[in-house]
Amino acid sequence: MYSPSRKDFIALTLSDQHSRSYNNGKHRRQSCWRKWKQLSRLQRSLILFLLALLLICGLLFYPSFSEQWGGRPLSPLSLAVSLLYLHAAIYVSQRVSVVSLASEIVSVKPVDRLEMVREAFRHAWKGYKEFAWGHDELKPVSKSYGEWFGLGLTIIDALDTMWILGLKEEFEEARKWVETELSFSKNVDVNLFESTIRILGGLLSTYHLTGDEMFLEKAKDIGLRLMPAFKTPSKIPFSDVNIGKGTAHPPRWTSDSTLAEVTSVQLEFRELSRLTQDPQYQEVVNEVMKLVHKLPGKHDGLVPMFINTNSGQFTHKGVFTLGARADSYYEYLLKQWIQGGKTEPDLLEDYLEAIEGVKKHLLRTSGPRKLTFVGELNHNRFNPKMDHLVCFLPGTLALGAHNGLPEDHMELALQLMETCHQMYIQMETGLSPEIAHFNLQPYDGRDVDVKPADRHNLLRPETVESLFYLYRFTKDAKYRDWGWDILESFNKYTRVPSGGYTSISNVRDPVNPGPRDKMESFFLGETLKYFYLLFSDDLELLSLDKYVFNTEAHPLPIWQLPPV
Ligand code: DMJ
Repeated sequence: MYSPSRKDFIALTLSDQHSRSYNNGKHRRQSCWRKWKQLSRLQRSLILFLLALLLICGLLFYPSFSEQWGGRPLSPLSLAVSLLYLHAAIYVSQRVSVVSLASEIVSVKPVDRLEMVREAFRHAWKGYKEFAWGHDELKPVSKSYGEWFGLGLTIIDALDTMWILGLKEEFEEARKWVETELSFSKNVDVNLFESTIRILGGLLSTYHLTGDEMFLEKAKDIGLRLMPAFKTPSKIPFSDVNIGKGTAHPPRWTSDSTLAEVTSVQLEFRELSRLTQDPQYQEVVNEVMKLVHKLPGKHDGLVPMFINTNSGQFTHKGVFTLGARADSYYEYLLKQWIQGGKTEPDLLEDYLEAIEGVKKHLLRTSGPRKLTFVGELNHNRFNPKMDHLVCFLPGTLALGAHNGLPEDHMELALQLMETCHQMYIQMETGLSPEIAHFNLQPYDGRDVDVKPADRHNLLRPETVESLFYLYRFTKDAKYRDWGWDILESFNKYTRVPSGGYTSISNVRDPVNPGPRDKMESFFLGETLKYFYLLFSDDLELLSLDKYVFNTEAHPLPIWQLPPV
């Protein structure tokens, strides 16, 4: 079990990071460049100034050196002295941490990225604590709160992040609230999927990290209260449950459920059965997977977005996407297979078939920069539209390749990661829109078009999540740099001075990004957690060979024994 008293409490030094991560010339060069980019403009100027100073001293105090520039070849002695000066200058620029200049002490310590993530978390938490404590979400601009289920969603979603970041004080106050204030005995309708991934997932993962039984008791309580959702004619669960009354129902306008929702509660319910030795939870969710596995209406492994709770059949057939309403179906096929120790062949079969379906029907390249992207299929018409949500896919593909799946999954992961990165850097704020439309025409210009209604950014985690997976598997420092740039953009355009971060309306307008006055709980539960894991050099911190992350970034253990 992971204990937070380890390296993550230690602010890592640059030389630590350097010596651990890179062992060849290429990586060393990248690392120097990375370190250079971590310095502020003032720090860079100081180092350049020092270098220039050393060079001038060299020229002044070693006369034959200047003569050599007159055309005569360098003698071995002067060459050695020149190299010595250069080496000394580089050494000083790398090692110096405090410089005295004109009697001013100026710190040139490189930016500690882990500390910057902790700082961002503390800032978000400050706003939540002051204006929204005990409520679901912070509205940072109006200094108020928003309610969804009325269950203190932000606190529960953020518990394991605080533990992982080593924010002991914040964790303790949150733990106290969960123990003394959180009650699920409430006449309130909750969405099965959202409360499973955020609340049940958050409580289970915090139980695993801390060993604190209180979290397991709370997890059992909510798990049991969600069970009525599965009492339907088809065994495909309803979308909503009243956790106080023990009743469940579909949305008012339909008897359909969303496909991603009914197939993305399995990791959590299966884990609850394992922990409680009560099979009822895993039975209901395994039944859903079995039904979907054999259901007609798939298109080379791709699934429609809706399923009917009465008939158990797919509805709204003909639209295929890896974005909203279907995304985590694909993610959970792979992750359940990993969770269960790779012993459930139907899950693997469905996953492999689906990835082939993606390659066959949804992959295209943009005109200008030949970026590979995942579009949508709408009744056999290709639509070059990609939700930011699809940016979970590079990470999932890389995780599969790491677990022995075909190498071309990794190649595709690398290409899609580049595309998701471009969705950020091609925007004026450096932040991705919610939806991108890719330009298929082969002329110079932007790859990404954004429709006015799609220009918002909700502080979503998917790209940072994938950067984390890709860094863990490749150790390529560029993924950390890309992540760092995103964190800087969040700080520049979404940070609210009085506390908290806000979603924005227009990623194309750096002058007026249009704060929307909402900080989603997943910003603390997922986005900041993945930033921290991306920048951490401790590769054993939530090792991907020991943990599988649910779709809300809550780590759950990979089972040592196969499922029963
Ligand atoms: C989160 O609740 C989860 O990551 C979910 O899978 C998708 N939507 C949000 C984040 O974007």
